[in-house]
Amino acid sequence: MPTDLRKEYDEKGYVIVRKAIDADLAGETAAHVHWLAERNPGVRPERFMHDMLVTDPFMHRLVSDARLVDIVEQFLGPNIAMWAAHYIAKPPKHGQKVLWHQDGCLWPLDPVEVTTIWLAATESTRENGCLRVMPRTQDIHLLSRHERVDAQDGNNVLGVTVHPSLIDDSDVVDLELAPGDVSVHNPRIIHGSDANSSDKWRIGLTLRYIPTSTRVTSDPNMAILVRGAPDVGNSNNYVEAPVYDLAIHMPFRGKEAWKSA
Ligand SMILES: O=C(O)CCC(=O)C(=O)O
Repeated sequence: MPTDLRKEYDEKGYVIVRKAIDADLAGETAAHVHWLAERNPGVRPERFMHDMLVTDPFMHRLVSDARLVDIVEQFLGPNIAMWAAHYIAKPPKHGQKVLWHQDGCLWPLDPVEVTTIWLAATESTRENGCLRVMPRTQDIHLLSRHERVDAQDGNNVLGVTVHPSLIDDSDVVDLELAPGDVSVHNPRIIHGSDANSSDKWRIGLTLRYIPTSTRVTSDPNMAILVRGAPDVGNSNNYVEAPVYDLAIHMPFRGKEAWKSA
């Protein structure tokens, strides 16, 4: 398990873990996006959201991977759930941007104790629109200063941003990752990403993990318990491990271990 992640994260608001998962699993993750894209031609691949993923056996397998959960445990302790998964997969030439924002303003969590793992399924570089962060902005409180923007027409993924006049972007860091690397970021760090005008896909999966003591206040709430125990007296709804059905699910390594239809 990687050590000392916490120190760097607390100081800068993010940390990178190289080779967090193996290249084969990263490749399956990219294949999952293409598989979903074929079946959901009307949905942009930057918006393959939690509701499309939370009952998918491959997603359960991936987000419960001990290598990822070991990383998260360093931040959240032993009882852990994943409550929001989102593929932000930017197709070559016309992948959308993500405007500068802090995450915490968007989330129905009480309290907002959460760690984000951003998993690279493909190379993620400056050219194809990698995640970019402003180090040490996690203690700047701009949550109430975000503005609504038109996500559909504006060629950007999120419908919210921090007004540019409030931002000094002279210190931006590009989180360039290889397939299987992850970055971990503080929900309050200012971050975003540019459009993908390269000829390569940029496929990222952003995963929000919480300690089970944190309550998801949205309705419905559907989380995946990945380690430890639920919190008694907390109304979080943990979905059962889905039954694998070849007719509706992507084949993946290890699917044999799943109960099948
Ligand atoms: O994938 C991106 O470009 C942005 C990701 C992001 O905003 C997040 O993970 O919070």
